[in-house]
Amino acid sequence: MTVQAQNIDAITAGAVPHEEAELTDGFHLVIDALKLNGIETIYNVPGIPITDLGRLAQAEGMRVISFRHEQNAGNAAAIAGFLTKKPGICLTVSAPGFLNGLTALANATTNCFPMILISGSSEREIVDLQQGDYEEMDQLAIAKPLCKAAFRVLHAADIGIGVARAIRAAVSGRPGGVYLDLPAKLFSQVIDASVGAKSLVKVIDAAPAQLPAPAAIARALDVLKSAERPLIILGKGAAYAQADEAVRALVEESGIPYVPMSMAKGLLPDTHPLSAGAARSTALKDSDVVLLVGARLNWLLSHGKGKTWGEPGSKRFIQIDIEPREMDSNVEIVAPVVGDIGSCVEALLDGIRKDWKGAPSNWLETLRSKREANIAKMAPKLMKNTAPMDFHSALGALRTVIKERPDAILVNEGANTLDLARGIIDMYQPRKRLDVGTWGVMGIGMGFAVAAAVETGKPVLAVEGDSAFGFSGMEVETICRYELPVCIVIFNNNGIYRGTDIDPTGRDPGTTVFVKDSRYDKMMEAFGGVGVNVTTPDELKRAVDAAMDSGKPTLINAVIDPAAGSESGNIGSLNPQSTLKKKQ
Ligand code: ADP
Ligand code: TZD
Ligand code: MG
Repeated sequence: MTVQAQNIDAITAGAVPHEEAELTDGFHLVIDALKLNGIETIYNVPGIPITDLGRLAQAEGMRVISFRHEQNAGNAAAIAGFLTKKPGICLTVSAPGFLNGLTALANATTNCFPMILISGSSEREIVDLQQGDYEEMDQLAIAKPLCKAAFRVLHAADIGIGVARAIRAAVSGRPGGVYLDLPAKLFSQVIDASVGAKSLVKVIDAAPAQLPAPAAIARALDVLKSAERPLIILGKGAAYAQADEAVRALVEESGIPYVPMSMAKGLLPDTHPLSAGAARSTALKDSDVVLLVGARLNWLLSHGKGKTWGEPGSKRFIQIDIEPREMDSNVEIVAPVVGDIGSCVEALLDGIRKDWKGAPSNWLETLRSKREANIAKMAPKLMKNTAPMDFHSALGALRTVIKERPDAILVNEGANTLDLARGIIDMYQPRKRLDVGTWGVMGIGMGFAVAAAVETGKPVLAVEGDSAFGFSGMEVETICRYELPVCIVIFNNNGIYRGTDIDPTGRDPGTTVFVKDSRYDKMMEAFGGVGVNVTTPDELKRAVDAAMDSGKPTLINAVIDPAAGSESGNIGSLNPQSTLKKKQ
């Protein structure tokens, strides 16, 4: 841990130690600061100037998972933050490595996931004079608009404070991404070990409970009690909050039906009698009072207006959120409840337990019958066992896998592969569905899969469009290297949305298609994992079961009809199309 003074040639800035004193340096102080705050894992891509930081962290007992690309390490850190409520740490080199990690940092901030991107950086004196240092870049300035907070530490004695500030910024209030800039010189700065130890900060109560005001709760209860067709919408903030029992009690004791957003699926099982997930359109359109719990009225909820929400003026919104400025972001919130979800839901429950008449039965019956009709309509499509598979028949098989293995974690990205899986695969436990989130970003797949396996030790099923997988596919090597229990299923329809596009000039492949009949399973075999090619739902189910039973890294190439998908999956309406296309 510490080094003797006589072994140190140059003693740099900071408290200049006595010759015989025990010493520590920037490397060790960063590691000690993280460990002191219960951070055990770093998602990393090594190189100048942080190679030794990763190495030493591993030697000091931290788990250091090295990736092939920083974006995937960053996505891993972000989802580790979502799963654990502790900031996930991504460690990168300067300029290009930092930039590669930045997409993940921005995505984490957008999704309210706590993470800290720690990047090494070049010498300030040279960077600021733009004299062309190795990997020169003013990283702090570039990171600032893309994250919740950004800090730089120049002196070893400030590392403790720097790490503490980063942790607090990431997890308190609305969680998000934080950037921590550590210039190369910092790491080898040597200071007296006892001074160093005293400079570390253990962050007490990093995300303090934020109690709602009693008046806000009373107002919300009044609105809720006056509802004839109440609805609860659970968002990923509710999943993040880990107030699972309270959320469940709120739904069950109020008897109010709920719709889960994608990553809130499983907070209550999707098969719960009060789930209106399969009657989503009716629930949104016909409800009169909507209680949002950790869900924003962004594009995913049509901004709270338009035909999704029925007649103008037919809706009153109550919103629980830790971020006061979220209120009225899109439409008027008649009862804002600002606080952490656990405290807010408990407070509402107290009120409901005192005086509550239940949800009107005709409303429940409307939703129940709609839900059953939709489920019945879908059922035959999920049962076909023919080749080539379409999305429904392949997902029918995976739906059964998750039903039989409810503690597995489902990672999901793509277009059709995403939208249809979200509707078809029921989830049974909280925080088991991890997907493209608020941005609908491709490339989260392998980073999320690695972190899900590392953080939870549970089996992971990653259901990936063939395009989506390509954004992070090289990390199959990482999955094999760490022998993680990850089973990747590629829905291989030869392209983006469909595999049937052509170049009208006949010169090149169409812009959305890939090599036909490719065999992604061979990629896994290249690194010692198991590769399987399947063409029917039965084969798919058997292959996934085998992978999950063995825990071996597996990639299943699932051959899907290239004509089966639709443009942009469920969000074709957001994809502008030219009306002036030349007739072919
Ligand atoms: P979804 O995409 O599932 O609809 P969003 O990401 O839009 O969910 O919304 C999540 C919301 O949850 C954010 O507005 C965020 O501020 C809020 N949030 C996150 N954690 C908490 C918490 N512990 N307590 C209250 N609100 C939270
Ligand atoms: N780049 C990034 C970072 N995010 C994106 N969302 C896109 C590009 C655009 N995009 C989508 O929105 S979905 C998608 C892309 C490229 C891939 C869809 O193809 P797929 O899924 O093979 O993954 P399906 O099943 O063929 O529809
Ligand atoms: Mg595809």
